[in-house]
Amino acid sequence: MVLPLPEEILLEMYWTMLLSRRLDERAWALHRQGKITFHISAIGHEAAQIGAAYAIRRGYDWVAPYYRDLTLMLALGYTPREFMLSLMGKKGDPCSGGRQMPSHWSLKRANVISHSSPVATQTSHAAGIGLAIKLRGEDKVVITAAGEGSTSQGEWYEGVNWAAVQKLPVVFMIVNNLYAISVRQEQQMAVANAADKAHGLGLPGVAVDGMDFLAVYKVMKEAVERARSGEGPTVVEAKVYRITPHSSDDDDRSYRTREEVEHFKQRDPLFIARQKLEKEGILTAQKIEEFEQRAREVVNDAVRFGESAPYPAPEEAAFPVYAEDVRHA
Ligand SMILES: Cc1ncc(C[n+]2csc(CCOP(=O)(O)OP(=O)(O)O)c2C)c(N)n1
Ligand SMILES: [Mg+2]
Repeated sequence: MVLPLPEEILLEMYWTMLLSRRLDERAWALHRQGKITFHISAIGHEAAQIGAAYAIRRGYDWVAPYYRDLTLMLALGYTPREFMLSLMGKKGDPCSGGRQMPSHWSLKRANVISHSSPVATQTSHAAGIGLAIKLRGEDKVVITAAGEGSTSQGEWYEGVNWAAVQKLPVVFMIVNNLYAISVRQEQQMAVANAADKAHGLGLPGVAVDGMDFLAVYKVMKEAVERARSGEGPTVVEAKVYRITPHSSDDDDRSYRTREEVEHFKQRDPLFIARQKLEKEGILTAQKIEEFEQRAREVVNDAVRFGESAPYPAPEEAAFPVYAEDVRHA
């Protein structure tokens, strides 16, 4: 096959997916050890996120992510140590200084905006940034991601509609993992593809196999180019599967069978990427072992770093959430 990117970039993409997976697995272990209070997983979503990350100009374009976007964040330069600070609520967490729930990302140095807990709010934030880019005459693009369940929110339609009307440089990614916690796709939408919703709003909607990182990269690249050249927004739906429960607080045995989960594990995006790169002779058994070893070291280092980091001082809880009291100044 004709590879869309140079070998070293493909290896970097694989490495980031692997690192994301190993960090994520450690987060589950830390939770079960009682060392952290919450984790929400990217496992199964890595290919969709890495495909999106490499379609933009990282550090130049804007990103409005959602809580599953660990792989995307790592590709944008968020470090494993920073991830552990955020999981453990420690000082120095760049997302919130240790005050927000984990996985509520923001990273100023990489143009990643802070996102709120109510799902789909990032959709209208992205449209707003798109409008600012257009008014300023810049050639930047915004990408934003949300789950398929989030596309049932009014705010999702409002943001996408506004971007379509104004032809804003935004790519709206829908990461369809079949579930919104326990609610299956067909219980909350009558369309087969969440991307079909775009057609009623007057913009293109494309569905892609989100387990295949190169397929996602290709579709996202086209959508990003379209946005950058002033042709307007696109909705891209990456079809994935949430291999883990919704979060560390969820028990998915109450609403889906083990057979179903096992079935989708056969399409593990990390495994598919590995097979693809092995077939092309880019990834060898030795390289895989090297990456695994490095990932273990990086994850261990990040955990040690997080555990030894201080907590924020209590008075930091209020700043910069509230302005300083200047009434008596
Ligand atoms: C407006 C709003 N309603 C409900 C919730 C609680 N909630 C958090 S995540 C979630 C499921 C979202 O599902 P989906 O958009 O498919 O994303 P996924 O978690 O599957 O990736 C819900 C209902 C919320 N955060 N915000
Ligand atoms: Mg979902």
